Parts: sequence; C-alpha cells; structure tokens
Amino acid sequence: MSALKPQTPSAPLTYGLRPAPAAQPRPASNDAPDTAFRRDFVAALLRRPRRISPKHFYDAVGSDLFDRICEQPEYYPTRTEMAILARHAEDIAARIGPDADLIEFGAGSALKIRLLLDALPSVRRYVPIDISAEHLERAAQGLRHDRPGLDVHPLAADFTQPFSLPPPAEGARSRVGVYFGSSLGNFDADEALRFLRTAAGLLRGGGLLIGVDLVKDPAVLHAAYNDAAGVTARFNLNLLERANRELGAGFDTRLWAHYACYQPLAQRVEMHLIALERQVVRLAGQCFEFAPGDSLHTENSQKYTLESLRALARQAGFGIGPVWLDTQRWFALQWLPCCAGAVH
Ligand code: AVI
Repeated sequence: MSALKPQTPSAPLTYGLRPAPAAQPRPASNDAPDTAFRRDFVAALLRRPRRISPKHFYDAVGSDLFDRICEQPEYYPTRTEMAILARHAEDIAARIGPDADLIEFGAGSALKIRLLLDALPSVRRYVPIDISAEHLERAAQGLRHDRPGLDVHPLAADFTQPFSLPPPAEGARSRVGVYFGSSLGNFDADEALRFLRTAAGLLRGGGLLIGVDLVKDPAVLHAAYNDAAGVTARFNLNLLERANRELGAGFDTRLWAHYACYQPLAQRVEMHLIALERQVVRLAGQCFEFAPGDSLHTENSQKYTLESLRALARQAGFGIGPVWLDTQRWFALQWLPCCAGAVH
C-alpha cells in the first residue's frame, strides 16, 4: 500500500498512487436529466465520508471494463469460479433438478451460466437480470443464437429495488436463482441480508446457488484489485468519466487516483478515488471542492468465511446445502435450498 506522499515537487502530484490517464473534461451543466445516477452521485459528493453505491460503475463502458478485469491474471475470482463450475456442474445440476426456471442476478456477459446450462438441458426459461441493459441484450442475443431452443427472457433491472419476475414457464417445477461472481460482497451488510431475504421469497420451492470470494492472503487480494495493466484503475475512474458524459461534470481524471486496499478487520477490499490536487468541480449547478487526499469511497468487496456466509443465509431464511470449492479454498459455490413451496 502506498502512503499519501508526494513523489516529486514539480510534476503533477501522484501521492505514490497510480495517476489516471488523460481525460477530456466537458462543460459543466445543470440540465442533465434527473436520473438515479445523478441523484446518487450528487448525494455521494455531499455526504461525509463521500460514498457512492458500486452499482453505478456498470454503464456500458464500465461493464466492458469489468469484463476485462475478469481476464486479468491477478483477478482470480472469475476463473476460479468458472473452474469450480466446470468441475462440479453435474453435481450442481443434480441439486437444481429438472425443469427449473433459472434466474440469474447480475448476469453480466452470461459466461458462467453456459457451463451450468450444458449440464441442465431441461431448463425451461433463463431470466438474466442486470442493471446494464445494453450489456444484457448483447449477452441474451449471443445465448439465443447459440441455444436456439432456450427461452431467454432478459430483465434490465436494478434488483436492489422492487421488480417483478416473469411468470413461471409452462411446466416449470421450480425457480432457482444463481448469483455468481461474489457480487453479494459489493453490498453492505444490511443490503446483503435484504437481497438474500428477497431472493428467498422469490425462489420458494427452489434455491439459490451463490458464488462468494473467501478470506485469504491479503497479498493475493491486493494484487487482484491493483492489476498491473491498470484495468481496475480505469474501471474505478470510469465513474468520474461517466459523470462527465452523463451529467456534464468537469472532472479532470488526471487529478484522481485509483486506490484499493484490504481491510483485515472488516475482511473486505475497499476501493476509493483519491483527489491528487485541490480542485473545484461544477456539477448539477453546484460547486464541489476537493482537497488533496480527499476520497470518494466507490466500492467494498466483502470476503467471507463459510461460517459468515452461512450465518447470513440462515438469517435470510435459507437452508444450507453442499458447497463446492477450488483446491486453494479461495472461492466457494454454496447451494442454499429454500423452504418448500409452490412456484409463484
Ligand atoms: C462485481 N464484483 C464482485 C467485483 C469485486 O471483485 O468486488 C467488482 C470489482 N471491483 C474491482 N474489481 C472487481
């Protein structure tokens, strides 16, 4: 971890942190549409400490950058989860059972579900849910093309807000959720419990297959969120670029640094954007001043133990089924059966 210390007195200050690539600030504007992003972004800058929900990373650019993070050698969660899925797909499919409707929360590019679908030819309907409509539609089209018999029903929604699922497909025996990628860890504790409770209500008679990242050597975690190619840094800084694109904000991203570090007491990686110089940014008719070292907290990525995950799942009303792990025990795919009940 770098200290907040200037490296050179003359050049732009980088405080030991990775400087951002050059950016094109846009003119400030007060007439950007009143979107959830605008409301949340302004509120985030007014709050102390400044903090925004990581769901706002995922515009089309951010979603593409996230896909690139998953390909970085240091970012082990995606390939580790894929390897667990590939190895145990038959066992997992046996738990899910025949004629299920599959609901995927935070589907993204729908890569992992393909491994499961191969082992579950009787799936009635696949409902990928994602906040990024563009990304979702692209993934759904690819899947329809590759699996012409599959009923793919994409839902562009923020599933942390109320939303409705399509009715069960004809002949569906159960509704099963999948939540890959340890995205549960991007919620705070209350949100995670709320999400799991909602899922337990929606998936009655079925269950939830959830992938979570486990507590491990902090050096491994540090590298995963500070990849050498700087893709995670670009992903983080894209939040400011998104504010420039959508809200006419005037952020100069060269004056901000990506900062990610593991917090052992909370067992989570925290990601921040840190101002490198004093600056004033106009946004939504207001001026926001930043001093060197000021932070915008952009993400928490909670790491779990099997015990902490299971305690949370039980609290939300799930039962505890088998878990599938990689040989290093870095990542877990946990089956959480729901109490019996009809498909609604
Ligand atoms: C989507 N989510 C589980 C990722 C994570 O690891 O927390 C997001 C991410 N942030 C930086 N790198 C990846």
